[in-house]
Order: sequence, then structure tokens, then C-alpha cells
Amino acid sequence: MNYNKTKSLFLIGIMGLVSGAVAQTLTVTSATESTTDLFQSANITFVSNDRFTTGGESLSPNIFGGAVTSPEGGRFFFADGTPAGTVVSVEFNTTSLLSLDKINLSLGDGGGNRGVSNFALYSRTTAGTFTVADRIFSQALASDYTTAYGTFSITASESFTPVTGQFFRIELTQTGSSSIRLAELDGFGSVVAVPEPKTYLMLSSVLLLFFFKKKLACRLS
Ligand SMILES: [Ca+2]
Repeated sequence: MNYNKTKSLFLIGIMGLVSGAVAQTLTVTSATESTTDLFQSANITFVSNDRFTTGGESLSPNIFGGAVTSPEGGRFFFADGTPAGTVVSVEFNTTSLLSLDKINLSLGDGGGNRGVSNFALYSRTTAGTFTVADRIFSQALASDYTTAYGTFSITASESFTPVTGQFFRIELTQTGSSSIRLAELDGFGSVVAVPEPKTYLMLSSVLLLFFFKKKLACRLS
């Protein structure tokens, strides 16, 4: 199936569901992928229902900028044979702690098949098992995409109150009887600066000096 990307913006401004205290807004455009986002080349630690784990190479790195060309250049497919409503997931981490405030999920359905009806993002600052408490938002998408958004090749862009994290999980709900086609997952925000160990040492030294000076002043007074 042809899956050309176009750049034209055709629909904006759909308010999303609100999960917890995190405000969120969904914008849907025709597909556009970033090569300079914060998730580019992220480290994948888990993929549910990976289509190629038994038959060859996993294409999951394609989600984060990989360019394996078969069966479709730069895209990832979960395994076929699962019914509509199946929830699949990918877990990954970045090399730096992030302040994240937007993700772009690039998808393509075919008359409702291979699409996503809902996506949810989880975030943690440390490695570990994801729980409901780690969920940043859950967002519904209309189906099929051509009817709802004007093209079957879309980027669902979710903006939200900034969260700090380095370990992430994306959950996707399958619309049809064929598996999800996931072209790209982009993350946006900024890298959180973590002080160098020598900075901590300098701060400790200054505090110690202050403490001893104060103690000495007390003894002399
Ligand atoms: Ca990317």
C-alpha cells in the first residue's frame, strides 16, 4: 500500500481527554516525521506482538528514525492475527532525562484496518514496571482516518503539561483485524541538565565551610 507523506496541514484543534492533572490537546495533521526529536534512536527494551521476531529482523527501530525498507520503508508493523481492540505496547528509554511536553505519533490505516483508536503514554524517571500511576495521558482517535481526517496517513500530535522522564511506554489500541502500522514516534521538549558530580562536591565544600565558620564564630563570641 502506498503510504506517501504529505506536508499539508488539514485539521487542527481537537481537544483531548483529560487524565489526572495533565492538560492535553490533540492536533491531527497529514503525516510528518522528525529526525531531530528527543526520541530519535531511542533504546527499545520491549515490544509486544512484534511481527518479525520469529521470521527475521525486528523493524521496531523504524519507530525512532530507523530506515529498514521492507515491507514499507521506515515503518513498523505489529503481528497480524489479533482482533480489533487489541492493546499493544512499546517500551523504550532515552540517554538523557527529558522534560517532555509533546509527542507525535505517525500512523497509517487502510479503511480502518492497521489504525489506532486510542494511544496512551507512560513515563518514569527510573527503570521499572509501568503502572497506572505512570500514565501521562490516554487519547482517543477517530476511525477511519480518511473519513475523519481527510487522509489515511496521519500524525497525531499530543501536547501536554511537561513531565520529567527517561523511561517510556506507549500503548496503542488496534482499530481493525490487521495489525497496527506505526511509522514514527517523535518526542519534543528539552533535556534536563543534571549537575556533574564535581558540582555536588563544590556545593558540599561550600556548605561545610559555612558550617565551620558559623561554629567558630559562636565559640569566639
Ligand atoms: Ca524521529
